[in-house]
Amino acid sequence: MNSPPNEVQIQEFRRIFGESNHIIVVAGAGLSAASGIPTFRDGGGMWRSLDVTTLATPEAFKANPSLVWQFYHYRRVKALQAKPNKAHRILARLSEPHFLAKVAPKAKSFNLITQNVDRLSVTALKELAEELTTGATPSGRVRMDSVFEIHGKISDVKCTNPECEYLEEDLSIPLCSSLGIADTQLTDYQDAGTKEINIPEEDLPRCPKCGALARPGVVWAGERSLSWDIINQLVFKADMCLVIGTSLPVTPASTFPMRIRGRGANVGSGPGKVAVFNVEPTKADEHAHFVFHGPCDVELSRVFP
Ligand code: BV8
Ligand code: ZN
Repeated sequence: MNSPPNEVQIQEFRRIFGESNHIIVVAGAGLSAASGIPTFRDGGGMWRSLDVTTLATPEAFKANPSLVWQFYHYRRVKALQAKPNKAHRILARLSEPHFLAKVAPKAKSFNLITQNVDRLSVTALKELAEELTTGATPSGRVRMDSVFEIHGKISDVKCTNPECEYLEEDLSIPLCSSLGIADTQLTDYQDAGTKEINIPEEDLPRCPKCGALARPGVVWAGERSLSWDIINQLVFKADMCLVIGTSLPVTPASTFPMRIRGRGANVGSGPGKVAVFNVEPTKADEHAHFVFHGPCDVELSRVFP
């Protein structure tokens, strides 16, 4: 078990964070682990004894839409039943001007860039906004535009027909009866890899607009991350980067910490600062000024009590 960070490291982090002007967070599956959502790579990143990273691709969907839809049905159920955890709530607080001004008096912006598709960071913001409108604490408006879900949302359904623009949120569980039936035929997801259930394409989710095969509204490898141009500007400006619960396996997210670390060279001020909050070492650790190894809900509560 990692030794808890010493008080000196925590005080130094708070001092540096307090000096920051433009703060971004790069978050991954570890941020939602405490909400009961499996990460990609813990436990070997397996689902039905299949490597999940081979399922989140356009090629996998083309080759076997039945299997990929069953994978996303499993994750949709998990995500739509999950609640934000303490780490989501701490990050949501940082998007509220009064709280941000307390911990970072010079901060001009705070933005959360998440690779997660579970919507929990947005849900935490909405719950905070609700609490602040009804609560007595003085507050500024929660910045609902401060979260960027760069890999899309698992609750979205998208049409595969390039002529059709259908992309809508659909919270139904299951999305169609065939996915519900497949669920019941599998006793346990982990060992169900041996029991391939093939759902005919016509029984998979269809686009309500044009009838073509629908797909999960997420961004797969080889597809363009969302809000790419805005994200680029945020990363260019940032002088503080919190890396939370991610093994940084894919670009462009994996480049953000090193770009911010190196920013001093191109904007004439000191290099940006990087702080990692992760249960195990990551490739950002070597570029980080602060590394807090432990569950992010615990570590974030230590630095932002
Ligand atoms: C892009 C879909 C540019 C959503 C995912 C060759 C061909 C094609 C493309 C490429 C190529 N080579 C490189 C690329 C680029 C590609 C890429 O990087 N590929 C990789 C695989 C090599 N990237 C892209 O294609 C991206 N787009 O570059 O666009 C472009 C421009 C113009 C035109 C076209 C393109 C898009 C990438 C999207 C990938 N989509 N999934 C979904 O189903 O979720 S990837 C998927 O894996 C997730 O989205 C997520 O990003 C990633 C998982 O990573 P993590 O979140 O970090 O999860 P992981 O389990 O790995 O780690 C969790 C960590 O948390 C661990 O370290 C663990 O220790 C820690 N942890 C656990 N519990 C806790 C904890 N920490 C703290 N507290 C805890 N409690
Ligand atoms: Zn359509």
